[in-house]
Amino acid sequence: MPTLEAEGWTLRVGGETLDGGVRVLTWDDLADLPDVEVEADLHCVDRHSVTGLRWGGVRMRDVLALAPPAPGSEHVLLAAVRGYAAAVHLEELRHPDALLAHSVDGEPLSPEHGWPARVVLPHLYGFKGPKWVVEATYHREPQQGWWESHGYHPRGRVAREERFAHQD
Ligand SMILES: Nc1nc2c(c(=O)[nH]1)N[C@H]1C(S)=C(S)[C@@H](COP(=O)(O)O)O[C@H]1N2
Ligand SMILES: [Mo]
Repeated sequence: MPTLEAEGWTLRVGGETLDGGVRVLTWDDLADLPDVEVEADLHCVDRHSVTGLRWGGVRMRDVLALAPPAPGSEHVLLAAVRGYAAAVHLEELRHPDALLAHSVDGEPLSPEHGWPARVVLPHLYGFKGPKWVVEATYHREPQQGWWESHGYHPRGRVAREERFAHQD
């Protein structure tokens, strides 16, 4: 299990950005963004769920607005330390409940659950939200993270039970 410090943590936003550059964001850079709470369930694609979690953090859409994508770059690979990655559509990150979370149920995330930052996408299966997230990369073409490369769904919307790629 990674044990990271908030100090020194950064989120690197790169790939097909609007200005072609890379932004390296610290929690200090995000301090001016509205801090919100979202109540949500966590549904693992392997069919276990945790209900009624209260996540705290900033909205992913506000974070990404600091380093917007180039037009036509609608795929995002979210990467954590140690190689974990998840592929999501940009639209999912613009959902108002999509968070870069730092707390759950009023307490800072524990190391096990992703401190100091994890992506929370309540409407998607759990594998789409990396704990210990450190990078977001924009792409023009769909990407594959760990689960996607093992046959899991490119979109992963819970309401549509998008579990496996072969469903489409
Ligand atoms: N970095 C990283 N993030 C991850 C995972 C992982 O193995 N590594 N597992 C994912 C999966 S499949 C789920 S269901 C949730 C589980 O979150 P939890 O450990 O807080 O219950 O984290 C997701 N984020
Ligand atoms: Mo999962």
